[in-house]
Amino acid sequence: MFRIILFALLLLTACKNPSAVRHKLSPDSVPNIILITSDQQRKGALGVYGNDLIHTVHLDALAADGIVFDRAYIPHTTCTPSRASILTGQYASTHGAYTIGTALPKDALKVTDVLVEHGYETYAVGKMHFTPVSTEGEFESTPNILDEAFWEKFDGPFFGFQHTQLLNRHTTESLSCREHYGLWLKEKGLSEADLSRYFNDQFIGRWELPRELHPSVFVSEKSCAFLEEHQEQRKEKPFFMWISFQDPHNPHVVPSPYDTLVDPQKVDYKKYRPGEFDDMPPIYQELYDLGSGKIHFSDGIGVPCANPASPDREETWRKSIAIHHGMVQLMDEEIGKVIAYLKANDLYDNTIIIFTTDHGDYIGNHGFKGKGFPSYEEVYNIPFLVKNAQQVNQGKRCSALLNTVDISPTILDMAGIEVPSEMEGISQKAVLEGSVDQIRTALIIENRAVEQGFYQKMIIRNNYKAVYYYGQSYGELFDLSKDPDQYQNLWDDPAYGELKREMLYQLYEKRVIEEPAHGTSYTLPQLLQMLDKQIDQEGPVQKRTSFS
Ligand SMILES: [Ca+2]
Repeated sequence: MFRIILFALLLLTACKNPSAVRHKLSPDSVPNIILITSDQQRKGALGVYGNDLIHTVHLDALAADGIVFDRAYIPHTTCTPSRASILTGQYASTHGAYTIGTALPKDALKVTDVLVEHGYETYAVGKMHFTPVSTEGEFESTPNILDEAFWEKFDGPFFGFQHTQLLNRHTTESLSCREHYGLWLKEKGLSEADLSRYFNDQFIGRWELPRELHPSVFVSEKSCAFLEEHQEQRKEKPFFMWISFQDPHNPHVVPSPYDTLVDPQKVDYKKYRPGEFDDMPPIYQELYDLGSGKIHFSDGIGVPCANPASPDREETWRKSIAIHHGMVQLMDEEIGKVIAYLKANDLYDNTIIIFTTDHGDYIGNHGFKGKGFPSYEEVYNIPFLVKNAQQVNQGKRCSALLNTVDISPTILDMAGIEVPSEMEGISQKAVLEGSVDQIRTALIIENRAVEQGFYQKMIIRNNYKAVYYYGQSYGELFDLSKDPDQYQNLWDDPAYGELKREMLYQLYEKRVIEEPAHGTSYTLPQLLQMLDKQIDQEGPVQKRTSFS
């Protein structure tokens, strides 16, 4: 009955707005949508991307039922802006949460609100991080996260999610055992003394927390509980659920046996090569030599999230990467429980399932750890799997460019809902259905590290990556097909001058679909000035209040 009403409402909407008529929707075809994300996961830490050190059988099976993207990227290098872009379908320069420690405005455009308007029920489970977690007085910071009475009552709304089970931060961090996860741990019998013992900021190694109390178990258990609640109470409605794991973000700590599953000598560790920053912008060497805490920009806090990782500590980075893999293995097993629930309850076939992450991790590669401004592929090129609800193109490998800012428009398009014109991402529906090989000719990545003074934008087109820096004549240009690890900066190579000019023009014009205009008369210095001016006119940005 509800679906008939929904269909009627959609028809009415279509009548009011002629452009919506093209989205003809059969009421039986309204799909459920599940978005599963990990936090800070390397693309290579998954079987389907060629990794045989762990056995991610559930995500590999999902990939076999769906489409694997080899060239998916993120719209921003850090957590909050990247997640906000997934939710809004907008770049950070539009939604305003431009770096970590800022908040997505409550009145921002959100895919959840659009889905609710069209009859969906919306659920959020796990780590969302749309607001700062270290700024006293914020929703997901102290003192609110310590207020158990509040979390016992709170179920939403939260950024358009009608139902929530939340946690925040990472593994052993002392405040990561709060919000709904903290209540769950107490229900399982843990005392405050137990919490202090397990959530002790341990940096690396075996976590003595029992596996059954791990945050990834909380996330899968609460996801299944919401699915069950939905089936019992709201079965006539389609649902959207964002299932968000906090692993494999550091601290790299995991219960036995996941800490020793992988031999550290076999992991992908790209040791810093002396001199590798000689042809890179000077900030690479500064970060490597000084650390982010000593590079001060306008806000005095420093470069968000990127830090040096001395090659002298190779054993530590290898062990961290090995445990990163173990954390993904544990998460995959928990994802398997959710997928088993969907299959057992006849929900799997009509549910679009997307798996991705918010960004990757260097973990020692190139002499860095974390994410941040270094432009290497370990952070930007991410895992991205989609099982659509039509069961077409199963097992397909896809080389089309995709940016996670495309997730919201794609979800709406696949649900037959008109994509708001304010969304800047592009629906990848035609790629998923196989009617075209690619939609994007380019994609853009923004990194405004601080409110004023450091701003980096990248453009990726075919196999080339160009990196522009606000107010600077230097930059980066790489041919990823010949140099995937970015050891040879072609920015000053005259043979690539015309390509660089075209890509910067494309970046300035935000031309990510049409073929770029050739033969424009702008010189390179003019284009750099135009990009600087564009940034000067950008805004508004949200206040940065903390470092996480
Ligand atoms: Ca993150």
